[in-house]
Amino acid sequence: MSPAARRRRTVPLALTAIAALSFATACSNTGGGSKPSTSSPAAPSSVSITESTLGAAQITMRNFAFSPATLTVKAGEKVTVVNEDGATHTVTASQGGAFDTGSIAGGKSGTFTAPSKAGTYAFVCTFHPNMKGTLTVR
Ligand SMILES: [Cu+2]
Repeated sequence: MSPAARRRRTVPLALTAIAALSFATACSNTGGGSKPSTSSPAAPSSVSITESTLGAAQITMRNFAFSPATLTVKAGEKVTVVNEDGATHTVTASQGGAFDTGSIAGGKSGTFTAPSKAGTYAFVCTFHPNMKGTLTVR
């Protein structure tokens, strides 16, 4: 009986503490505009840059085709390749070995790094040369 009563009393106390903390934060944000340590304008922008750099570029293999067949990425960007087919596929630059995922088994995924040099790079699946795509590096 008494532990339950204690627990019941603890919850409102914690909530009150949280409410007091958030109230204090709101107060300092609203009132204390002269705080030099406030770096909130810089923080969100650096976060969004990180997010757009990570994992934005993706190629899906489905029904023996690349989707999208034409993809534009940044130089040196990491591209994720997802194989939704049962067959093994690759993403392999048609010329110069600019990039190559190697074999990606059905249901698996892989990655490759886009070339550091801007340009247009055709790619194929080495097992199914009729699977064609184009990677544009800008
Ligand atoms: Cu293939």
